[in-house]
Amino acid sequence: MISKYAMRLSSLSFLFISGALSVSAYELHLFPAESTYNPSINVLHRNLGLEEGPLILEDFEDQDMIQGLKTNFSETEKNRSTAWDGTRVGGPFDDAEFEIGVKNVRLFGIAIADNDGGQEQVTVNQTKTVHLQQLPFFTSRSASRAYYLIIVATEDDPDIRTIRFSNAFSIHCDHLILKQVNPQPTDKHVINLRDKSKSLFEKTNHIGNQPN
Ligand SMILES: [Ca+2]
Ligand SMILES: [Ca+2]
Repeated sequence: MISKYAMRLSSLSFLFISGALSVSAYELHLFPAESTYNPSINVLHRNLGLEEGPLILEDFEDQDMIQGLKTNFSETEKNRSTAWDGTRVGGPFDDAEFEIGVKNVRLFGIAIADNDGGQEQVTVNQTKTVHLQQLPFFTSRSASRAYYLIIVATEDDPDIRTIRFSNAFSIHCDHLILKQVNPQPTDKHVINLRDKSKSLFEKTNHIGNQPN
């Protein structure tokens, strides 16, 4: 997965050292909406390199987060031009923290739209802050989809527990994905812990291994 991203996509790895023997790195991958967004979830995931399930999804189609995910914004907004799935998005927000109570999360993905200011930053596990405009293919878009961000824990990294956005300008988010290294057995390729998005995925023939 990681080498595939590195081969195909722009990426920025950031490193930080805590003590002489402890090195952690997370990889950030940014995918411009122009080349990845598709109304078919199957195609979108293929474009993002996320064919391999299972995945956990928050689609922001209502006010409730999936079990194990908390954030400090409570509003969702109907906006078809910035939604990456359904008709609603999370936000708008300038700063937002996602607390991940789901165990073993090794990949975090989120769609970003309406990021007019273009100054947004992301902080992983309260450690390292990255200005997203440093990433190749970063785009700033008004009232439309901008990019999809995937953060991957590399082999020696701790699980992903918090993701914080800061210094943003009333951005929208959507299609938040969590991927675990040791997911629970399931016959579905996408797990919605509260089963709230089941209809969305039934319409798309389950995500992961079905040809579109
Ligand atoms: Ca929701
Ligand atoms: Ca949505």
